[in-house]
Amino acid sequence: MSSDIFDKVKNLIQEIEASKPADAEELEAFRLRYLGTKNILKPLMAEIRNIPNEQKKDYGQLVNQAKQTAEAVFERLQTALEQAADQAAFDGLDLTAPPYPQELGSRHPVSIAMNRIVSIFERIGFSVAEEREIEDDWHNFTAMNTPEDHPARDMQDTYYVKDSVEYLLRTHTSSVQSRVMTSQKPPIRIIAPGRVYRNETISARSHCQFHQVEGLYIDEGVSFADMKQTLLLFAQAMYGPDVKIRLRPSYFPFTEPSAEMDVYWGLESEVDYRITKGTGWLEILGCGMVDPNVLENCGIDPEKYSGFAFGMGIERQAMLAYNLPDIRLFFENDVRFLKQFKGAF
Ligand code: 2U9
Repeated sequence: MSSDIFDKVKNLIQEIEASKPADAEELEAFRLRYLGTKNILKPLMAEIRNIPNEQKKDYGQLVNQAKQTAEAVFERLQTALEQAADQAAFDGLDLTAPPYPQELGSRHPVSIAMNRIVSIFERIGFSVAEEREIEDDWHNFTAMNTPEDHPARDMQDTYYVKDSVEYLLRTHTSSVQSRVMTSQKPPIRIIAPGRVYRNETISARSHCQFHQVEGLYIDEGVSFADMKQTLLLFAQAMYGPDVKIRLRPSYFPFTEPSAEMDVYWGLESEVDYRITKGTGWLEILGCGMVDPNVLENCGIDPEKYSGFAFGMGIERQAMLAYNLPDIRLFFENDVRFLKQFKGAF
């Protein structure tokens, strides 16, 4: 009888060693059978009472060996199954697939407004001109008919390059146009978008850097009526076909006569008299006929040619379009702000 039961345990050890569970379910069945609370080794261990004394030690060791074998085999099988599952998951991976979700960037609201303004003028034959941001005094001020003692030239208003009286950060993109005028012959029909700098105290309404779009059209016989029609077309494309405009007399050193253009905004959005100051009219750009002095400074005969020019601040246009209260938002690079313009034109 005792050799029978010894054989039974030995067979069990062989059976344990030969086990090959194919999946997690079969492995669990293995665990329950040999290592669970009701495993089949338990009753075999209890049998030790019936083993003759001189064989008890050998028997106990044999049953223990069966238990240790079961534990070792279980661990080996579990690791093997896990590795197989990892491998299967890896085999199913397309390592060339793009990560998902793909975070798309968004255009800066100033770029959106600038692109929109530029594309309106491109449609009517203006081409884009770009130039340096560090300019010389002549192209930024002198060519533009700004007198030596004009307050805009003051260090309080303009950033000069260190220790220089000649080089400065351009205060308007007119410097682009003075460069084009000195190097090209009319007809000239250009639009100059870009960043400009002014030594201003930073507040909700003004900043030391901002962006402008300026336009210039020079040819024989260009009139104030041509300017008005061009700017009306721009206002219709930008603010809708029913927009109303008005031109008010103004003054700039580089244009004569000069004007400011308003669009009718209405009073509906006027909660605190800040947008149109209660008039319903909103100033959106400055303009005028190019001063003959500017043409002459740049080598263009004012007797033969005339032209109009205009300029607008882009941040202002974007603040109106998106109803934004503070110009500083544009320059803080806060993604929570910037992300809101996703998908816009
Ligand atoms: C040349 C001759 C004339 C460009 C012009 C304005 C009027 C104007 C302001 C709008 C808001 C600047 O950004 S802002 O502060 N600009 O009002 N700009 S006429 O006149 C030119 C340009 C080039 C050769």
